[in-house]
Amino acid sequence: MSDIGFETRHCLIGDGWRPAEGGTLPLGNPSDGTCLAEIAAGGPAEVDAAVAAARAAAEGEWGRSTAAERGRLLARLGRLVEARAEELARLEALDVGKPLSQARADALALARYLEFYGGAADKVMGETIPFERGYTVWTLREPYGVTAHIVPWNYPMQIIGRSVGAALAMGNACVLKPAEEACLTALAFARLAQEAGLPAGALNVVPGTGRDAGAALAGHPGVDHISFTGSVTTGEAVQIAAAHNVRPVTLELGGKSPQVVFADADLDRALPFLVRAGIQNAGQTCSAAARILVERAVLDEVTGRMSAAYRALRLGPALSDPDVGPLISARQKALVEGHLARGGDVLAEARAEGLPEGGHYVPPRLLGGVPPDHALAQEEIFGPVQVILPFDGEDEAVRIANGTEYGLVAGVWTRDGGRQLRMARALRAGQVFLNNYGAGGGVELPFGGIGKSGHGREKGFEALYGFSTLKTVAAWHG
Ligand code: TXE
Repeated sequence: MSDIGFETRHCLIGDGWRPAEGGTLPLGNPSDGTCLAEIAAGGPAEVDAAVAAARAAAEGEWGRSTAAERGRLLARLGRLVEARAEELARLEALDVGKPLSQARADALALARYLEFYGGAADKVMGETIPFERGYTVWTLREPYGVTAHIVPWNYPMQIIGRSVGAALAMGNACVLKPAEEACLTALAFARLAQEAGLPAGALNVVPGTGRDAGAALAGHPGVDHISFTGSVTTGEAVQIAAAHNVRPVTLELGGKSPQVVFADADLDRALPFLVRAGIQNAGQTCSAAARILVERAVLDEVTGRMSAAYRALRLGPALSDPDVGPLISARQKALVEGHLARGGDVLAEARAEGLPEGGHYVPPRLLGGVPPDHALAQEEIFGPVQVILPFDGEDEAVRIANGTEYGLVAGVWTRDGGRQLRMARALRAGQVFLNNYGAGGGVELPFGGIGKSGHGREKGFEALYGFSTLKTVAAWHG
């Protein structure tokens, strides 16, 4: 399947690749519905073994490594990923159904995460605290020990980069549970990590279903920290499982993010960002701009230009590098079609012609004619669907933008500097983009939500605090 040399049916536990007791699961190809490979159906037995291997690493050679050593290792791994970016991109495109050039960008983002966290590993410092006479007090940033990483199928490489990369930089030993729908690059990444010299047990990979492998990992008493990206419902279950062991969790649970377009915006610049943020990865993006709020004075112009862009979109199988690929699974397609059946005016739809039988394609659709409290404007659809919502003035824009249970990302388009600053403060979101959206992926930029978008921050330097615990040392010396 790949020159990187991994067996799709195996888990990585310690330094050994081995099959799962539960046998295998089929891995679908979203572009044509065929079976791409068999993967390990990991479960409680493999999770137990992986947590034990991670514990041994955390208390062994890996736990004793210096920050500089970990930094060098991650940098080396980043270079290996970069050298294999084309191969990794192909695997991700096949597995996720993601257009090849988007998968390429993800592979390079993974390399960049490793470069970033490699460089940051030895720059995390504690502080000395002024205290009473006779004392010296300082803080130490220490790894948690064993960290669990439950990853979804939409951006496996990017999410592995941002969470496993930061956790390893801090000296944690990781157990990675990729999604049952897409796990090839997780396995390839682990193989490259071995090649880079990561000690046994510092990274373990247990593919399997959420019910079997995911739940066993989330509730495992040997896990010290859990990082989860996925749905709100599963996030709640993970948080409850972690609560039984009183373990911290980082949850990134998606959203219904707005881009707010004021009448004075530079529309030529805004337009590509508005559309791309809706259809990238077929809309299966946590930070997708699912709601486009448009000031009424430019409603017709924005609607017309977005509609034209939608009609020109090319749909196709991932390896043909279309604008939009298939959805991940028949289940996800049915979920999206269920949302679409709830109405709205179809302002524009991309053409679906000559698509392979059996692929999970949903033509991108631009909707209007729904009020801001309609389910289509409130619930995460996770497909190539955007809703246009008109508004009058700044106050109403803020009210609509903040009027969902989510708060992950928001974008604002205006030339008015004062309004940019007011909107940046008023919007309820973990990231606000002014006259751009996404800042090109933003490896360096802390990312995470509020409300039902989750809590905790990954990406950027901030993640290093998230994957470490703080110890205060007070020394009395008289
Ligand atoms: O997510 P799940 P699904 C949203 C999006 C999508 C919906 C359903 O709206 O339509 O979720 O997708 C593992 N304990 N997002 O069903 O179930 C599972 O194996 C522990 C948003 O795929 O959250 C996989 O590895 N783990 C999102 C991971 O959780 C469990 C990305 C995500 O699966 C588990 C994906 C359990 N009980 C979906 N059950 C984003 N924020 O970007 C499942 N898992």
